[in-house]
Amino acid sequence: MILKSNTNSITPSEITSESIYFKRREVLKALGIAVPVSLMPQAGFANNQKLKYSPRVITCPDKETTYQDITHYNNFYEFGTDKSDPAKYSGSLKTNPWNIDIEGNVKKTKSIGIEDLIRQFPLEERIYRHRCVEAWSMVVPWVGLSLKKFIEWCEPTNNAKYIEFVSLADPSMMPGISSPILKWPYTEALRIDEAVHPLSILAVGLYGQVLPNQNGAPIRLVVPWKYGFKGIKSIVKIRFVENQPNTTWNLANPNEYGFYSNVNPEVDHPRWSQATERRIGDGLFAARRKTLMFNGYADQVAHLYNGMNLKQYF
Ligand SMILES: Nc1nc2c(c(=O)[nH]1)N[C@H]1C(S)=C(S)[C@@H](COP(=O)(O)O)O[C@H]1N2
Ligand SMILES: [Mo]
Repeated sequence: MILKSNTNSITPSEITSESIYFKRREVLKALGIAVPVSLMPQAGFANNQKLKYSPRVITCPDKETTYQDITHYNNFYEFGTDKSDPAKYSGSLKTNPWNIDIEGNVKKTKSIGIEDLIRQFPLEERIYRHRCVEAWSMVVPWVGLSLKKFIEWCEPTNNAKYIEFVSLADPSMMPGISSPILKWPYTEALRIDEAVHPLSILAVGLYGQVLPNQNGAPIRLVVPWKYGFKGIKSIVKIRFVENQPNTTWNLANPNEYGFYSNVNPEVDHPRWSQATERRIGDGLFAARRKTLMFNGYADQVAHLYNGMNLKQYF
C-alpha cells in the first residue's frame, strides 16, 4: 500500500486495492465503526472514519464551534506552541498500532490496543463547552466513552485514590519534545471521584469522525468543568495511585496552575482575569462572554468540592 495514514484528505482514487478496501470495511464494521467513502486501507485507526455511537447526546445549548476552528486552533505543545502548529505538524503522529498500559493499584496490570478498547465500550456524542485557561472557549461535539465504565473495567483496588494519565513523548514523531518548555511526557491526573463523574469521558472522535491528530488522537481525556489543559491528549499510560500525582502544568508553574483547575470566574489567573472568555468563531468585535462557574456544569459537579476552599484548591 502506498497510502500514508493520518493525512486529512484521502480521495477514493488513492485507494489502490479493492479487496483490502473491503476487508478493512468488514473489520471496521465488526468494531462498530461505520465506514465512509474515503478510507485508508493501511491505517488501523485513521482519520476520516466515521464512528458509530449511540443516539444519546449530551448537549450544550450554545452553538457548536466549526470543525475548521476546532481542528486549527489547538494547544498540543508536543507539536509546537503556536495555535496553528498542531494542525501543521501532527501528521507525523502514528496512531496505529497504539497501546494503552494500565498500571498501579489494579487487580491486574493490562495493556490494550485502541481498537480493542473502542470495541469494549459504547460510544456517545457529548457536546461540551471547552474552556481554556487562556480565557478562550469553544463548543465541541466529542465522541467518547464513559471514563467511569473504563475505570470499572480496569478494576482498581481500594488504594486507588487518584488516576494519572500519561501522553506519548516520542521525539521522532513530535517535534516539540526537543524543546524543554514543559517536562515530558505530559501528565495529568484526577481524584477518583472526579474521574467516575458521569460527565468525564475519554474522547476518541469529533463531529462523528475519528479524532484528528491535533486534537489528541487516538484517545484523550475530556473533563468539561475543568480548564482545557486537564484534557490530556494521545494517552499511552494510565496509572491508579494512592497519592496526588504531579501534573505537567502544576510542575511548570504551581502559582498559576493548580491540581484542580476547575473553571472558576471568581479565581483569577495571577496574570489575567478568568471572569470572561472569548468564544472562538464569534468574530473579532464580538462581546466577551461571562465565564460560568464550573464552566456551566455547577449543578452537576459542585458537590464534589463541598467544604473545600476553592481559592486555596484552585
Ligand atoms: N499531551 C498534551 N495534552 C494537552 C495539551 C498539550 O500541550 N499536550 N494541551 C492542553 C490544553 S492547554 C488544551 S486547551 C487542550 C486543547 O485541546 P484541543 O486542541 O482539542 O482544543 O489540550 C490539552 N491537552
Ligand atoms: Mo488550555
